[in-house]
Amino acid sequence: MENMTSNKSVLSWINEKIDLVKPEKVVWIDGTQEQIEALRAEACSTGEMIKLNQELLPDCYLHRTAVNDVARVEGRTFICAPTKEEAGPTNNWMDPAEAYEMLYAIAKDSYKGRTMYVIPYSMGPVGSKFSKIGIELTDSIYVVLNMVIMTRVGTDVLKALGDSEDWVRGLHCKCDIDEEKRYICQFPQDNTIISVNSGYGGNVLLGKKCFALRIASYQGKNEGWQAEHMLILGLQKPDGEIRYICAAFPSACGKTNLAMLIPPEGYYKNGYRVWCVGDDISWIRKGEDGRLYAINPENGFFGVAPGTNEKSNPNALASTRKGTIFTNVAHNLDNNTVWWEGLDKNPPANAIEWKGNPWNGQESEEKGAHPNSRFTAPAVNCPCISSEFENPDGVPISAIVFGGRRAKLAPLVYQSRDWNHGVFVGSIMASETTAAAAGAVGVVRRDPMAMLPFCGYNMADYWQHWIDIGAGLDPEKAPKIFNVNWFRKDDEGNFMWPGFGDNLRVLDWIIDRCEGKVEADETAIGFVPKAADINLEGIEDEVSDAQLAELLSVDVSLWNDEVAGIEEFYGKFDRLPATLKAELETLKANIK
Ligand code: GTP
Ligand code: SPV
Ligand code: MN
Repeated sequence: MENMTSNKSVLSWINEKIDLVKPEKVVWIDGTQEQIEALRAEACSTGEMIKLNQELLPDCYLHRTAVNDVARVEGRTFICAPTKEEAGPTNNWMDPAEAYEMLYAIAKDSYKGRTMYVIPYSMGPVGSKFSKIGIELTDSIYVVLNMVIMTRVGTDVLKALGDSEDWVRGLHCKCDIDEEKRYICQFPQDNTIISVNSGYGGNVLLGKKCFALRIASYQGKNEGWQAEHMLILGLQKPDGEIRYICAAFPSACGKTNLAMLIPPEGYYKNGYRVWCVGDDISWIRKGEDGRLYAINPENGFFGVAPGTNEKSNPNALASTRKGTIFTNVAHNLDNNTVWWEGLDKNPPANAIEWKGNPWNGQESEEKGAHPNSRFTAPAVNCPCISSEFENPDGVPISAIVFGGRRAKLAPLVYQSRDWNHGVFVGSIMASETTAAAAGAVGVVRRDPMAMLPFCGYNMADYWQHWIDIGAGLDPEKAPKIFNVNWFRKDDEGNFMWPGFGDNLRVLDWIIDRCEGKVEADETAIGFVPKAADINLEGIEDEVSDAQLAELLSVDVSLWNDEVAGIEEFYGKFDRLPATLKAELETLKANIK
């Protein structure tokens, strides 16, 4: 097949990799429908993908990964910077020269008898000043078809790249899916990613976490912008105006759900709407008017399937009804469709579960879908996709929201006193772990800005970068910073807040605060709503006044314990910004 570009840096890098992995042939992905169809057919012929019921789910497919390869592997993810200090205390580090040597030994000859697919892709609308280009080499059709949904792929991208050397190199080799030899390595100084021995989403769709967060966060530090694990939504109020919010929650903590929420009935009738710009990643930079603007660098949603249903997230469900790839969900053999826990109360009796075994959902105790099973759906499918989704200039951000899963401690919502206090609030985030990464679930861990697994350099320098960004903004124009917690539990372990669509009630308060329309109570940790300002109309049965008071309360003795945890965490950083140290001292004084 002919090369699709004459870019020397691209061709020489690809030739080097061809010599290393020795593919039988090389196929350039041009992004045409014809080519996509042919790849789908080929993947179905080998069993790599299953074509689903084309009447109910047109252009939808099912894929099952290896059973030992179902989530990101944080323990095997490395930042290969020249010194360990540059990677910082929260990242695994490997010396770049050693890493290349080890990875090349694993990758050597691994494409023998296989095809190398060359995927030119753009993160962000092709040609936008926010956007960046990458090329991923892979031996997996599943990866190609996912990248085609998740990014902008094809000839246009190479045209936009021209002769530039500014692009991210990505090599993915499935090898034997050997857990012991699985490595996800980022080389920020070289704009390079190498991923071996996995076929699961976040490990192998290199445009996503590897590039758009780990490499891009490092680029952003050097170039004066930010790459964040944040959704972007537009909140339309009855006046018709739309205010934009970015929110960072750890993996499987509600970004997709919040980004696509449908307002409660009363709000909806009054004209409230939420428009989704993005559900996972934001690239943020200052605009000419001095405000911060964000784009979503992705082109699709790689969303958590379990729990997605007609009530919790109808927009996400609708997004998966065509052109979607389902990974590790149950296969309903009666009608050749898919099912997962929490889709409905009617699991199929005649099915294949995510591991590939026969499954009777009505009798089996086993799960049909893996807790981290996912859908890869085109963003254009989403009924509430924002009209600004393709805007190359991004959308202006009014509020930044942090949040996580905290059964106790964090109130439903609070506002930071100013930008630097907001950076502190982000830096002390903690959340219970989820199935999105391999390892224990439900353990509280520090996850600053939801970036713990995704920051491509020293987290202390990343915090300083946040502080520097704020220092360059007029405080009047800077987004206001908040923290939310949809996951507070009562003593019986029940969620105290209904969440999902009802989270709009909190977003509404957040926007009112941004616009100075509502007073708040100043507490030790920041500004908390007056109970009367959280509208409970329609959910009075679910949330009593006493419960709301509890949700908004700040328990000083719990915060005392928390401070000890924060100090321990901060103690890991030699380069902790003085500003954050001072913020911690303020918190300590406030809770005394
Ligand atoms: P990644 O794609 O992994 O980055 O995750 P995400 O942040 O987009 O998570 P997602 O929206 O898919 O949420 C995953 C889980 O959180 C599901 O189990 C949801 O049911 C649950 N969830 C989302 N929003 C809420 C909420 O408001 N309240 C409660 N209790 N659960 C929620
Ligand atoms: C996450 O884990 O935060 C995800 C899914 O969004 S993955 O692409 O696997 O990282
Ligand atoms: Mn994510």
